[in-house]
Amino acid sequence: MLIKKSVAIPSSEITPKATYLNRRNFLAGAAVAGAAAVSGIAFRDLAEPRLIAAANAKIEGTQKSVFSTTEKQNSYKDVSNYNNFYEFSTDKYEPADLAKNFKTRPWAVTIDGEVKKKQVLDVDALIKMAAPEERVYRHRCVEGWSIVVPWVGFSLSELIKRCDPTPKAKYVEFTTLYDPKQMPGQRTGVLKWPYVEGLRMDEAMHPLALLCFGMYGEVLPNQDGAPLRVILPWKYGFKSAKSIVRIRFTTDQPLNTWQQSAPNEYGFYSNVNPNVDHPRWSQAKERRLGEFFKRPTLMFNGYDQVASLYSGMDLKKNF
Ligand SMILES: Nc1nc2c(c(=O)[nH]1)N[C@H]1C(S)=C(S)[C@@H](COP(=O)(O)O)O[C@H]1N2
Ligand SMILES: [Mo]
Repeated sequence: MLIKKSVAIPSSEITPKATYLNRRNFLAGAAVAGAAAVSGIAFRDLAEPRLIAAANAKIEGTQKSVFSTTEKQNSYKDVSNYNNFYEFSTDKYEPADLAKNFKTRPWAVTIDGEVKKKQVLDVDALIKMAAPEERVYRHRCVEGWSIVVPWVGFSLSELIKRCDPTPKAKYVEFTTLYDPKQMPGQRTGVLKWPYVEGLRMDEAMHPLALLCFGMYGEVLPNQDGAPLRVILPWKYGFKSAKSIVRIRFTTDQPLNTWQQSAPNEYGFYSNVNPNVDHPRWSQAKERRLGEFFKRPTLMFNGYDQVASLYSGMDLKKNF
């Protein structure tokens, strides 16, 4: 039932690591009970009303990360059923179901722009470039909710180093798949598609910036941005683009989708900042999913180690 695939090392500069992905096919409907039996996942969990009937492939050999918080983690059910993913729906509960047949293989990621090694990488080769780590991060949505998730991935810097950006590369831009046939939200004009996000190069190179392909020890569910996304734990959630097909290195600051949509509300930096309110609501507090009382929001979402990236900048102006 669990098939081990050996690592295919795409090129000489990529460090071979004992990285295996156990693959299992997407299981649905009647197969769920059987899947629960063989995988050891409690049937009760799989049978929850809103939980989609998926037992995802396990990611083996993850290392623990020093960047992980020891705070209580949210449940898999929370994280896979309460999603912001406008390509599928503006409703938080709908992406889980609407994304269930989303095709994440084969999946090509184009690396281009100001970079010496322009290439199109198969996502399975890309995610084997470095050893997977489990990073338990706080994740704060600009709308005021937060979650704690054990993501799986490796530092974005691992990929960037291997792409060899030119000296002109000052920013990195991420583009989400554009496929209105598969993504019903893209048949609406709620945002300008495809979804684009960006980081300054030093932000992208910060070890906290995670190239993410899994959570809770398994490959990402589609609604959480499979097969590949970024996680920037010190920034509001919308910076963490999902289902990425292109990583482009640029000289000019990318125009991210939310800034384009409402420039007075969403800036380029979007660092979590309790002292800078959204024009329509306060950012001083947040509600952790599953909790009743709000808790104070921390500067940089508590990731103080990024503060030096912004020294000398007016964070009210550069929101
Ligand atoms: N392509 C794309 N990426 C996206 C979004 C989106 O709508 N489209 N939503 C963002 C927002 S606002 C948040 S809070 C996080 C939510 O990630 P999660 O559903 O895995 O918690 O994804 C971000 N990435
Ligand atoms: Mo968000």
